[in-house]
Amino acid sequence: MSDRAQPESTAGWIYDGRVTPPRCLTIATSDSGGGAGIQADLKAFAAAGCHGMTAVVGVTAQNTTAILATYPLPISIITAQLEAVYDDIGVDAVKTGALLQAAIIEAVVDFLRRHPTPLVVDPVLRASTGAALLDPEAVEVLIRSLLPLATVVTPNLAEARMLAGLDGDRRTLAERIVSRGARAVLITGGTGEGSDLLFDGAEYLEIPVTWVEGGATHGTGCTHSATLAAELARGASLADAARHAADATAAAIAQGLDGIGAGAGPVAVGQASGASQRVRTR
Ligand code: PXL
Repeated sequence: MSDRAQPESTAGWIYDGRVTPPRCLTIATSDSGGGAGIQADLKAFAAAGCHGMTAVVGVTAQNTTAILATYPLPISIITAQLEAVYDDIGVDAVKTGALLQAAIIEAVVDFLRRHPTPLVVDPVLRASTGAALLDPEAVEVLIRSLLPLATVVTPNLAEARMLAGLDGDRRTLAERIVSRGARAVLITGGTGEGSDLLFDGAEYLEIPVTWVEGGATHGTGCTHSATLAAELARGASLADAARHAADATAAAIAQGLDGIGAGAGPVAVGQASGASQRVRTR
């Protein structure tokens, strides 16, 4: 970062005399329905004022009701995307989403060990419609190899139990996850608890969450973790990034696109006065 300076009054950086936005990379899977995965991450990056980039690890044929097919990409193509982005553009923060397979996790870990970057790990196990987005035998690989690289890991309660390998209250789960190598953990609401719990190995912080009853929740977790990564890329503290991610996600559910598809519609991030007002009859 020595060759760049962050200006006081803009969202970007000055590089070679030009203002450029912070650069965020998602390493995740495509959702053809546009609600979750890579597509949600790019929208969240843009809403947070960042330049979004992608290393697509796989593709789903998906809509609001189901995942109909999942296809992991070859490791060589995944690594080529990472090299292309890092070699030319650079990355201020990275997030991982659905990684599908142990071999993909190993390739991503191998690359990130050689390219240390602030890292948000969203430990996606399955879609809300039920389909698996990580092989069961890959869970151990994620815990053993990816967690120790994480600046912060963002499980919901069910995922936190899985990462901890035990049950207990949120503090017990958070302590166990940090002891397994993550620098910090942010356990998201899930059950309507009223707050997310951030633990950095030393202090607990309750992050207030506005609980929104809404039908359009597809992409909630992706939007949350991508916004968190974007805020870290902008230089925010973990606590401020967590607050902003909670607020942006609640707003995205409140503005969610109920009318898209027959299932849970996609969240709409960063569209405070737009999408829900433009009604089209069909
Ligand atoms: O929200 C988790 C998630 C991540 N990635 C993909 C998904 C989903 C949920 O459906 O489809 C591709």
